[in-house]
Amino acid sequence: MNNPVRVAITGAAGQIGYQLCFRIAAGDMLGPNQPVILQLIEIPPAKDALEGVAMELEDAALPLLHGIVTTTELDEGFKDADVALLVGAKPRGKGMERADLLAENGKIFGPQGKSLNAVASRDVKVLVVGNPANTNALIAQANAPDLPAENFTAMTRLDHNRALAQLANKTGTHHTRIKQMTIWGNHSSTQYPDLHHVNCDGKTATDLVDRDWYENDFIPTVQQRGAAIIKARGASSAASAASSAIDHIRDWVLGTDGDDWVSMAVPADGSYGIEPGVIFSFPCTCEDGQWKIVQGLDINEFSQARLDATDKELREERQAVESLL
Ligand code: NAX
Repeated sequence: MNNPVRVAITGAAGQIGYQLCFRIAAGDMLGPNQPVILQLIEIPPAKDALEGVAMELEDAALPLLHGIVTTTELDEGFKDADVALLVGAKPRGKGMERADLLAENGKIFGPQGKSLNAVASRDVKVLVVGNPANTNALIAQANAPDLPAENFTAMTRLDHNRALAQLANKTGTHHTRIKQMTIWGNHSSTQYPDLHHVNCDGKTATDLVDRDWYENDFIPTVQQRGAAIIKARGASSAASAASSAIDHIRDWVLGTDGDDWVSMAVPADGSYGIEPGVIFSFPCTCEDGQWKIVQGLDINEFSQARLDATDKELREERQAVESLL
């Protein structure tokens, strides 16, 4: 058996955190031979709820679970963390402007970046789930100058998986037979789900669906799926969000499959004309614990306009939090 891996989760008593704890401790994220220690972080009002989660984890007697830390102190929670899932965030309150939301979350993700910088493993893999995820990841990364910038990512895997599901339903193909899906940009309604490079059971996806469905049904459905879930369920996506976070880290640590790629929001490096300074979702492959942006994909005029729009939104978000970077 390997040595236990330390997985820190903020917002661990919330809906996504509750799902994450059990799936990770069951081996779904790091494999059936990898013991884990869960380091669960909450804010003081949720401390009792967090103790309840820890009690349930104990009661499940999961073989891979080798320890549980519950805390409201960042340095205790992030100590030696190999993986950090930053899920807890401030929800948008009534009448709150986007800039206020960004600023409120900056107060959370700045200190979390500083704490990771001080006490986490130097190889810590950070995934920000809490919204606005891309810009929260940027704030955390900017506050952790001693950690490599590429350790900081944000989640667009749920959007990626939602896009697979929509195309699978439309074409009658099982989603495991669909490869090379891409979500570009921000985890927001400006994200761009791109079908141009998708291989659907050996065929080019854009040959299988008509343009009208792609532009006027597929793209808005994927962009607004989160709102549709809230309307139907009366609560935001939780199990699917946790599942996608697990997919993101599993592929980052264990590698992507063959010639397939995944969508990850990572620090922009100039690829596809996206200048450094934002955390942008790109098609990525992973090997030996490192992600790499897939290069050389053709971007047509239609795609370019959408990349520009989501990039513009991320630059505006960046401007709103400039003082926190
Ligand atoms: P919940 O409100 O159920 O849980 C959030 C938990 O975080 C609460 O227990 C709260 O006490 C805790 N928390 C708040 N501030 C904290 C802090 N500073 N430190 C530690 N813990 C803190 O929300 P949940 O449904 O679990 O969603 C969590 C976040 O994920 C939200 O920001 C949500 O918008 C975001 N999502 C992001 C998605 C993505 O694809 N990137 C999809 C799902 C989800 O909507």
